[in-house]
Amino acid sequence: SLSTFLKSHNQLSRNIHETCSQFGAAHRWGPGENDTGMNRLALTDADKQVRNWFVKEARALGCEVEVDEMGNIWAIRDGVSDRRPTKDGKRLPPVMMGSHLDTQPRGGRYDGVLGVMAGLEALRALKEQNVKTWRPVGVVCWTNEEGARFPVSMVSSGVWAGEIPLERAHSLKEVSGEGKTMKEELERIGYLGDKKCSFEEMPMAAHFELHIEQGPILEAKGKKVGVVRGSQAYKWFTIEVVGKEAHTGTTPYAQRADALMVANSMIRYARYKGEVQGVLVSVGVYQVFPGSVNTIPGRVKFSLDIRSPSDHTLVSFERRLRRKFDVIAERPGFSGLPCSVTWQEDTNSPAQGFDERCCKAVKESALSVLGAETGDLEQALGLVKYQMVSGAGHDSVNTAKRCPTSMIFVPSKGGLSHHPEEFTSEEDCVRGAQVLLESVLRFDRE
Ligand code: HGY
Ligand code: MN
Ligand code: MN
Ligand code: MN
Repeated sequence: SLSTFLKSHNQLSRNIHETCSQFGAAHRWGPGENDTGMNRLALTDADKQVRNWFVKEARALGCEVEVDEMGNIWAIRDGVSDRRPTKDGKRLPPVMMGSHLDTQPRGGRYDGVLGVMAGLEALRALKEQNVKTWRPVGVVCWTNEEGARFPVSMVSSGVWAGEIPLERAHSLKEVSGEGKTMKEELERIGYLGDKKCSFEEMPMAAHFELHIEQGPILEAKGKKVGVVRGSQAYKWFTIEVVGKEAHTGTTPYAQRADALMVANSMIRYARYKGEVQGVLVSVGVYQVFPGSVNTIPGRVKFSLDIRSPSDHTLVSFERRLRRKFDVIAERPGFSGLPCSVTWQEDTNSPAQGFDERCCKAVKESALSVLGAETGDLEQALGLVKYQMVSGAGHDSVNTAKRCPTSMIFVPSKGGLSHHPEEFTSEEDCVRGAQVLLESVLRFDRE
């Protein structure tokens, strides 16, 4: 079968494994000579570089490549059906393999980019084997999935799915730096496409995403492939605490409105309550103003990332935090003057289930690939994890709102991700690519 060809296609493994780390400024983050990681924040020059490379490669494979108004890159290979006139003259919606190219500030080598590179290699295998699919098939690169630079994650698939207004996405300002907007940066790197970014304009027959698990489950259970049936709920906020700047040497405690100390009380409470209620609470961005040793901070802004498999738990947890933060701002639990607290909701991603047919295609493909590899179906059956819910968000969460979607997980070494030492073996990358391609072919034959 084709996927066995993929395995023998050693160019595939080299391409995927190497291209995963080929791009992105080797970001020096420490004195050690290997203290570097991937730094390919959305819409930076490093992102532009890998985008340009991807477009060139996709065109060389004979794909038609389009860029939409969110900078999403759509590389589509014709299907046999394209040459058959359809009643409404429109082409059949393509089966797409999607993921993202942007990383965390010191991201890993595989998060997102594996799915894109595997999709590209799958198209290469189809071309080299001269395999024609009935539907068009292709690869879509979603802009700013991470939300590390522009703080709304999965924002471009969110616009495509009609969940996020285009204007809101375009006007998103970067968290640090000079506060450039997404639109300015899309324009600057030449990826502000004119194609409308919407599921009506760019419908998909299905979306499959190969992604590293970013967690410990597959490795711990000795599984090689995970069939992902959905993802947990998560919300992101920017919380701002406002007190009063004052001199650190002359202001008694009772006269202080110390925004930092109050913010710390809020964070400690949220973390403790999260542990009690089984909600994951994280603070990744913490900004102190004015940021001087001898001025009491008058303003603090911090990010709040809360996650739970249940929407209901998350909503009630948020409500509890809002009440408690107001109380803490008023009476922080130590002497001092009241502060104020405001919330801004940045990301709201409810728990999302994936499509049964797509999950079935992934499960059957995983068994077929592992069966061919081991020559023993019994053994293959034991190497697949059939029910996985993703702890991380992915663009598939948004595509699942508008078309049949599923994801394929491959193991992460030590369950580590969003870290320079993120690692997935060449063998696992190739196997994931085989399952991805076979899932697309199965769905296409449906
Ligand atoms: O935050 C997430 O789960 C994803 O990496 N954007
Ligand atoms: Mn990702
Ligand atoms: Mn990520
Ligand atoms: Mn002074």
